[in-house]
Parts: sequence; structure tokens; C-alpha cells
Amino acid sequence: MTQSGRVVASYGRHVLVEDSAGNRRICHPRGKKNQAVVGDQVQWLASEDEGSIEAIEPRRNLFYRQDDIRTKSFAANLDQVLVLVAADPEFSQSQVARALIAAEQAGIRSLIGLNKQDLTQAFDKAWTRLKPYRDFGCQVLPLGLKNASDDLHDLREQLQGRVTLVLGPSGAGKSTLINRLVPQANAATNIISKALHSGKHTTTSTTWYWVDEAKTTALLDSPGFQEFGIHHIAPTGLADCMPDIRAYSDHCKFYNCTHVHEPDCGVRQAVHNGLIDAGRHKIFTELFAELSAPKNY
Ligand SMILES: Nc1nc2c(ncn2[C@@H]2O[C@H](COP(=O)(O)OP(=O)(O)OP(=O)(O)O)[C@@H](O)[C@H]2O)c(=O)[nH]1
Ligand SMILES: [Mg+2]
Ligand SMILES: [Zn+2]
Repeated sequence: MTQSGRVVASYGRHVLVEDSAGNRRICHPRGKKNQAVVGDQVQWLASEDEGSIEAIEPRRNLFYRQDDIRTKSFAANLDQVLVLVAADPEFSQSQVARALIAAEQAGIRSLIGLNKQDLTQAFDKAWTRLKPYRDFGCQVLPLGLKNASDDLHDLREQLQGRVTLVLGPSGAGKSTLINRLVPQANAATNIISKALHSGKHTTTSTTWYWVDEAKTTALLDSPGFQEFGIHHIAPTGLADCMPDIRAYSDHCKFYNCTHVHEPDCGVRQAVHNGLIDAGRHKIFTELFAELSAPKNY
């Protein structure tokens, strides 16, 4: 007899499944390849102290990145993605943009957290770099995750009752956040590497944590990413996944305007008038070129 459960961690070849009583056990895929991702509802069959995945229930959504050849699934059945970056190490505008585009494409709400408020100078600079996001209505939360006196009120309010994937570059503080809100989590954290001036990739697999005993609020820790491919998005679909570009994309002379070089383009006009951030439009044109290039496979 199969039982229903939820995938709460993924280790490549096998996964951890939580049953309705809250017990977690290792389960192996039926076939050669593990298709189940964290957040999946599955039917599993017990075999001694482990189990096998018999079926994966249809997903509400799937958040993944598509690099040149590889598809990397982060998690399924999410309510939102929290893109967590920090004052230090300095974050990449392009990577933040990509993560938000992937969420938009998957129909998943997203917000940004900017951590390490205590590093005041670097924080102010980073806060300014995120202005274009605030301007188009993306929520950006200032955070000091290591400051125990900060009760993280606004963040808790955003997380309440939702399943949130915490995503971001290595060293941003994703595991620190999990440990703040889930005291029994004990997620490993690490100092950022001075030599590389980036994180150390401490977290290596995505893991689901319950924040409350009633199990209404969940946080998913994930490994830091360096590259975030969005090759699953067609170049002509890109503007639709960027709310600030989208707002002007039907003000163009040509119905098939790419918003890259055409005359009488509503998007380019808006950039010219300061209504769209020039840096964001640059990211758009770079991504457009990347997605239009012939694929390497
Ligand atoms: N100064 C400062 N450091 C912080 C803050 N929050 C977290 N850190 C530090 O940043 C470093 C990285 O934190 P982690 O939580 O391991 O980062 P991560 O995003 O989980 O990194 P990966 O698992 O490698 O992807 C640790 O040394 C934390 O103590 C903060 O608010 N201020
Ligand atoms: Mg981590
Ligand atoms: Zn246009």
C-alpha cells in the first residue's frame, strides 16, 4: 500500500520524504533517474527502513533554471521565492534579474531581501543598486539577520502561511535566515571566503524546514548559485517576464518590436525618458542576445 508524503530534501540520487505523521525517511526513485524535487507530493512505498517513490502528483508550479544543457530544478509547489542578497559579497544585478525572471515565468510571486545591514557603507550602496526593483513594485526588505535584536517583523509577515524558497548567491545568509526562524534547524553556515571574496558553497542541497508547529509556514534552504540560466524562456517572451519592460512593451510602432534597436519603440523611449532604468534595459538586451544565440547542443 502506498502512502502519501512530501519530498523535503533532495540529494541527487535519493530524496527524503516526510509522511503525514511528520517522520522523514530516505526514498529511492523507481527508475534510474530521480525525478522528484523538494516540495513534490509523492506516493511512496515502505521497504524496511527506507522507501521507494511510486508516483509524483501533478505540480502547481516548478521553479528551475535552464543552463546551456542542464536543467536544475530547485523546488515545486511554491508560494514565493525570496531572492536573498547581501551588502557583502557584492551581488550580480544580472543574477538577481534572472532569478526574478524565472519566478515570473513560473507564475511564482517573488521578493528581494538585502542582508547585512550592519555593514552600513556597503549596505547603502547595495540598497541603491536595488532601487530599480523597488521602483517597479518589487518588495525589497532590508535585513540584519545576524542582529539578534532585530525581530524581522516585516519578513515574518511576508513568510507567514506560505511556502518560500530562499534563493541567492553563496554567502548571502540563506542558512543564517533559516537558523534564525527555525531554531532547531541547525543549518550549516560559513564565513565568506576572503580569497575568493564570495561564499563557500556551504549548503549543497535544497531542504524544507517548517517554521511553525502547525506546519503552515515553510522555508526552503538552497545551495548558492553562481550562474542562473534561463534558456527555457524564448527571447520574444522575455519582456513579459520583466514587469518594468512589460509596462511599455505595447507602446511600440512594430507589433513584433524586440525593444533592442527598433525606431519608435515604447520601451526605448521610456528608457530615454528615465521611466525605465537604463541598467535594467541593458540587462534585457544582454539576455535577449543570449537567448537568441544558437544553442550549444
Ligand atoms: N555582517 C553580517 N554577516 C552576516 C549576516 N548574516 C549572515 N552573515 C554571515 O554571512 C556568512 C554566510 O552566511 P550563510 O548563511 O552561510 O550563507 P548562505 O547564503 O547560506 O551560503 P551558501 O550555503 O554557501 O549558499 C556567515 O559567516 C554569516 O555569519 C549579517 O546580518 N551581517
Ligand atoms: Mg547555506
Ligand atoms: Zn519596442
